[in-house]
Amino acid sequence: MTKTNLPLDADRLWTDVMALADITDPARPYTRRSFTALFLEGRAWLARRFAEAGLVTHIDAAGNLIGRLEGSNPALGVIAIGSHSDTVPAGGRFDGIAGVATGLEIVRALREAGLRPQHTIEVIDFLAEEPSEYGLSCIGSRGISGWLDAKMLDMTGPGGEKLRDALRRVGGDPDRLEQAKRSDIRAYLELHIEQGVVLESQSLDVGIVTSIVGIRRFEIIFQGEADHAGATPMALRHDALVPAAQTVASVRRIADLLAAEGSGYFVATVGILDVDPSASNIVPGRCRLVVDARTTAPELMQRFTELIDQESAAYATASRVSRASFTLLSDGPPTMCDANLRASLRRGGRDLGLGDIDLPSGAGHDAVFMSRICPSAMVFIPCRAGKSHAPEEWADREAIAAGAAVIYQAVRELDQALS
Ligand code: HGY
Ligand code: MN
Ligand code: MN
Repeated sequence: MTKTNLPLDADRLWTDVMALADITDPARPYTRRSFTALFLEGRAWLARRFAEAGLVTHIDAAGNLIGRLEGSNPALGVIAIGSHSDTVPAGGRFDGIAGVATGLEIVRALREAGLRPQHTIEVIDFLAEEPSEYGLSCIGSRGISGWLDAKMLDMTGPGGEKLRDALRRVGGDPDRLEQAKRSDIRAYLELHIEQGVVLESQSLDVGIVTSIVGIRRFEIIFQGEADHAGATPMALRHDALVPAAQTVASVRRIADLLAAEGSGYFVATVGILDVDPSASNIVPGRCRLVVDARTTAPELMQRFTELIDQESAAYATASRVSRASFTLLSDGPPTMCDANLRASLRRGGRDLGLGDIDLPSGAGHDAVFMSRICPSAMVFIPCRAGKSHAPEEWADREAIAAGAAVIYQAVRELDQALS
């Protein structure tokens, strides 16, 4: 089968992706941050498209938008297809969106083919997959898998709003999270852009994801003293930015060393560095940074964390600054994707005449948490130059349709195989 006669409507799928992508902050494309008015506008659009496709739609207690097509034998449980509709700031049009639109198109294609699966099919837009302003990512998939706890709900965001209140604001119910936890989902499948260059560089159609890195995020706050930049002699300063900057350099140096060891994939990034009061003529009084570290080898993560803990404390002392806090924001182990689902996806791709390769994921995904309640697997599709989390992010219409068709084939096979 070539990419032109796939079992679904490539143009309709593409139109959905572009329409949702266009619901963005026009001043900073493409931005639709979780919990914002734009996010809710995107959600409302999705809910309408879900309903038009014949899906019974609701928001669960964890804030996930779920469209449900009842199966002919509902007792068999649910096959879920999903991803996320929120973006990073100034992100792309495909990260997450392509996966949610894929689930929607698969349901439409099944119905137009006159096929009524035995299993119930659910299309899920997970709440806040990207790290939110509350400091937590994968909020909806944590909730559906029972990993969203009271401490997380007390994390605060802009203006001091607690995550529990923000969850309520988008239709969730923090007091009934038990109702969000699912045990009836038999398989979870997700299409996602690769956010890397392997597929494009090898001219392959799909990647069958083998594993997803473990991600640890932690926050470090240095507390010094704001002072006059001109009248304060160097020896009397308590400049909070100096130990922070030295810590950023340590993150890079240690991550390079660990990655070069070859005992596992390792990357680390400081993507947030807040300086307070942040004026050219004030010695920084306070500095906050967030470290995002990822690996396939947990022992590397432990070594990295211990070294950054030691070095950041030493830098603070040397600058006569206190390291006010060293806080773990989130932590998750590496995740293996389900072998049976991977085999089904691979068969689907080959039946369609598509080229595939096994591929690990350096990005985090909702599939990490879904894998804690059901067999889960992912299909990657090529994206131009591997670029993602940037407005240049791009995936071709045919690539999205081909990836979606692989999941369509797997859903049909699993519907028969999972008794
Ligand atoms: O950060 C990630 O890996 C994903 O894009 N949330
Ligand atoms: Mn992302
Ligand atoms: Mn994503």
